[in-house]
Amino acid sequence: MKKKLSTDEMVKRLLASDRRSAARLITLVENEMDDHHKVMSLVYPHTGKAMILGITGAGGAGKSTLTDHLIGKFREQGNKVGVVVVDPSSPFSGGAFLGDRIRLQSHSQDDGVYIRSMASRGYLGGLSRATYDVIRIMEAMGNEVVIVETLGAGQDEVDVIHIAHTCLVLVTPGMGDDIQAMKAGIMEIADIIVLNKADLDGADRSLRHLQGALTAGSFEEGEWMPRVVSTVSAASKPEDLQGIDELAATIAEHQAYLRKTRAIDQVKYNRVEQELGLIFKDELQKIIFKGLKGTGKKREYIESIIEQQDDPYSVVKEVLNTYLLTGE
Ligand SMILES: Nc1nc2c(ncn2[C@@H]2O[C@H](COP(=O)(O)OP(=O)(O)OP(=O)(O)O)[C@@H](O)[C@H]2O)c(=O)[nH]1
Ligand SMILES: [Mg+2]
Repeated sequence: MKKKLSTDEMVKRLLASDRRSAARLITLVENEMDDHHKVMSLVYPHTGKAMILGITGAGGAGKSTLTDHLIGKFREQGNKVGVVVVDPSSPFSGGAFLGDRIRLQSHSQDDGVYIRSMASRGYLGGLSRATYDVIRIMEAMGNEVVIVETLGAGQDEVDVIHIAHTCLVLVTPGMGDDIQAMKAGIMEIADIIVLNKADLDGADRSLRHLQGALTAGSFEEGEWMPRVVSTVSAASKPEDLQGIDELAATIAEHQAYLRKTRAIDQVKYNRVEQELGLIFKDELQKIIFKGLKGTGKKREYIESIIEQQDDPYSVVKEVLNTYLLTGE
């Protein structure tokens, strides 16, 4: 039987870009196995240099198709690329949509590309803290670019700005997308708005709409004003593809802006703040449930809520006061 590798050994191999160790470590942190915190402490010093690119948008907008092209661009620039596809509907950790496997397969033979799907476990499908961990593992693996694809179905769309340095929001022409886009407040979260499927009817109108909305928005002097880039990322003939080079150039421009103005510092600050919040939530819950364990109190509280003698907020307040503040 093969000897089980120690956590330290797996991290050592990860730092040497070993794919199998990366896969095992990701599973370990996703499932919050025993060594989870230790792994992240070992990995942490080897992170912080990668560019993290978020891609969000409605189902079927073309996120994976476009990601596939962007991977190609980053590879041409000599960067290794990690991709995290956050799949909110999959109940299986590490389970991938067949579609993503198919659409991202053009780089499957490339050692410089590492793709992993993960189930989002967060509340209401929001990005879970494991997403931050998986990104770090990919950074430590030596990927200079990490792309995070998330379905923009509400909360995820907003969460992705906290996790990414540069955030792309994909919209498609027609079906009132332009209006939906305004509703979802994408102007606030997008660094770059990508009007994908620009080959479809109504693309010109959508483009005008988006540009109009941007000009109407107020931006401070020197602040990044979101760009709109039209793309065709799937076509029967390669020469019919459009806008991919322009998109890659616009991403590079945003990166340059972040570095030049030091706006990157604020992005990093917000990112860690968000992550800490998620960890506190999880860890506090664990501490409290652990503290209640064996006391019979948890059952008492739950029953008092069911019987409407108490409400959940009052119970939480009482528990926090008793167990956390006084430590009793
Ligand atoms: N006409 C047209 N079709 C496109 C374009 N880009 C992508 N598609 C098609 O749109 C479909 C969905 O593409 P995906 O890349 O899987 O979209 P997605 O946003 O990743 O979808 P989910 O991951 O399921 O949310 C595929 O059939 C693509 O071939 C485009 O520019 N024009
Ligand atoms: Mg996809």
